[in-house]
Amino acid sequence: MVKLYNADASPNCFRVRAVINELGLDVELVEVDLSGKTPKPPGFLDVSPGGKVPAFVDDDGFTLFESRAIAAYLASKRPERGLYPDDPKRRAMVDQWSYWQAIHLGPAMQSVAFERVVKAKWGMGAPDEATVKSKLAEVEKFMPVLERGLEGKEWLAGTLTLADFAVASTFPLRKPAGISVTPNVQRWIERVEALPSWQRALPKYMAELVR
Ligand SMILES: N[C@@H](CCC(=O)N[C@@H](CS)C(=O)NCC(=O)O)C(=O)O
Repeated sequence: MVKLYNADASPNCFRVRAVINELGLDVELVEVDLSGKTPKPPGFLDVSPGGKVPAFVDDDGFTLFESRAIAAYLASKRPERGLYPDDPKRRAMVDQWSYWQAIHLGPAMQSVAFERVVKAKWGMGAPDEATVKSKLAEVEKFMPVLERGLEGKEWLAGTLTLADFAVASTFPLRKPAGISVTPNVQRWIERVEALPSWQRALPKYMAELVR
């Protein structure tokens, strides 16, 4: 059976779950307790030696870790859905936005959300205001890049692709985190958030916070 080692609250797992839903794939979710209070499922560390989720096992035993690699592999199983286009230029655009989210926008937005929202939710103390200030400044620097990338487009690479799932995965907590978005970004994120595949994948605690 195809399976994904998953943690509901993890944004990295969220991204892969949304892609699985969009592709209509049948994947067993094996929940991993990241708190360390319960033992890891048998075989998990063989698939993910770093102990991180998501991690993936295909029905022929092939394994992967890293959310974006898993999403790309899964999308390649259903090429007709166009989430990871074959055309080299469009595929490169998808990669461009996915890497940009992983390296630039994602860490900055997630850091603000962690300080302002996650810490309060899980009783982890007061936000570190210096971190909030410096990471908000980074977000403000990155947001115009996305605004411009969406100029005249509904989706980042023209049609719905892995790029939209990758970049959007850092947006669910933007409102409680006090992160404002620009007009093209607002219209685009509303489009992503209207996808049933996205709504079904959203971590429960995020759904409660943004309800
Ligand atoms: N770059 C990895 C990040 C994976 C990651 O950091 N996962 C977190 C959950 S969001 C995790 O498993 N943390 C547990 C740990 O580090 O022990 C990906 O995109 O899959």
